[in-house]
Amino acid sequence: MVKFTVEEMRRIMDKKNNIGNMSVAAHVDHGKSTLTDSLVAAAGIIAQDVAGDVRMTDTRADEAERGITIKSTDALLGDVQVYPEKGTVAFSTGLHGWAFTLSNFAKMYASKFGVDESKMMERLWGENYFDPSTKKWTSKHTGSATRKRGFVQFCYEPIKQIINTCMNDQKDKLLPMLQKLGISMKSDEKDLTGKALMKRVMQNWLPASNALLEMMIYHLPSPAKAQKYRVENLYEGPLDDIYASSIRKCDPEGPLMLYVSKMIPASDKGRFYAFGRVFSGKVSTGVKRTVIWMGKKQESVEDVPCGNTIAMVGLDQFITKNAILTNEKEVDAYPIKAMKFSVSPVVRVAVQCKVASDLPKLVEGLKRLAKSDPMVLCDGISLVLFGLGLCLTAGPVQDSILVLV
Ligand SMILES: Nc1nc2c(ncn2[C@@H]2O[C@H](COP(=O)(O)OP(=O)(O)OP(=O)(O)O)[C@@H](O)[C@H]2O)c(=O)[nH]1
Ligand SMILES: [Mg+2]
Repeated sequence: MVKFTVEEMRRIMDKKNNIGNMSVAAHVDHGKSTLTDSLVAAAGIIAQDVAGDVRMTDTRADEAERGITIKSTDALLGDVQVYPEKGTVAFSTGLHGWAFTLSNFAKMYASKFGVDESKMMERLWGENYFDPSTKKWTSKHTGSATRKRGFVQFCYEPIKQIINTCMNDQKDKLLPMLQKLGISMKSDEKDLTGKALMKRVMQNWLPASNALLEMMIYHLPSPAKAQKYRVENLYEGPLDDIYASSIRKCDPEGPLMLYVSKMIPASDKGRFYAFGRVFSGKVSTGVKRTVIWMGKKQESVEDVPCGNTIAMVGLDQFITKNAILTNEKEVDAYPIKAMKFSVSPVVRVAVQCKVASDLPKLVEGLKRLAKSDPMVLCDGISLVLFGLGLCLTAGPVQDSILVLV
């Protein structure tokens, strides 16, 4: 059951200080879609017990069949340095749907060691050892040769112990351990055995969605915060005009500034949603329909304020790939800078019409492909060179395709 209504979604879109627009970025086939399932399940869009198997964001039939994502679903927004001891790294198995940040364990141990949570987090990473004889932390490996780093002793080993106890079906030992950790299990869950038991116990103890949401809530800057410093990279015009000021303030009452980053094929054949983000002002349903994406479904909304992503129906004939939208009267607005991609195509596929008279259809199809992906290029000159043969070059590393027509 989806845990929120469209009206609730729309209401929270006004809270520009609480919005977190996030991307999932990783090498091809490294578990992005699987991990994303945990968040989709936490929102109630898919059931918890199938998260990781569904790969809900793989919406296309070819993606589901091949088990790879062909289209990316977002873009990557700053400082890329991360620190486990500050809670900006989560350790996870996306496939089993569990994850933790050091703050999970720091919360558990802070009172035991009589320190605050942030101090405890520092001790749980790097060269920090607990000496049980003196009950003191040291940064040197002293005493017993078997002494382990804080992370190993206080995070890794308890997890390993729980996993081993589940895998060996030692329920008499497991249930008191779970009780001590405050992990509740429904009665049918207690009947599980082996891997299924381990998966459920770990999901109940350290749900991946909690770790991810915690990182987003505490560490991901909201549009209200990020647009203050991002404006200079976002806007091509003078940084003191009304458009720059409104982007900087993420002002819903300011002029509309909307960047369309991609065209997403709609279920009606040949049509596209224009997907983008509102950086200033509000976009509202007028001639065109504005929709928000809720899992696989699109829901119409009256308007969407800045700080949020949006899709629009009915603009596809005017937009090829990217666009900057503003109101008709904002004639002096400069564009938002186009996204840059540093991609080298690595896969090349040659396609050819079986029936020469189908060439216009193929060209039309390629134009649609080019429209739906910011990376696709259609080169008219090559059409002359290749004659009926068309060459597709794909760079799966970046979920992108270059087409030479
Ligand atoms: N062992 C292990 N396998 C995983 C984990 N997460 C995902 N997988 C498996 O890795 C494979 C790829 O997972 P996907 O979620 O499709 O990866 P992706 O990054 O979305 O792939 P593309 O979108 O195609 O780039 C699948 O077979 C998953 O079951 C994990 O945490 N551990
Ligand atoms: Mg994927």
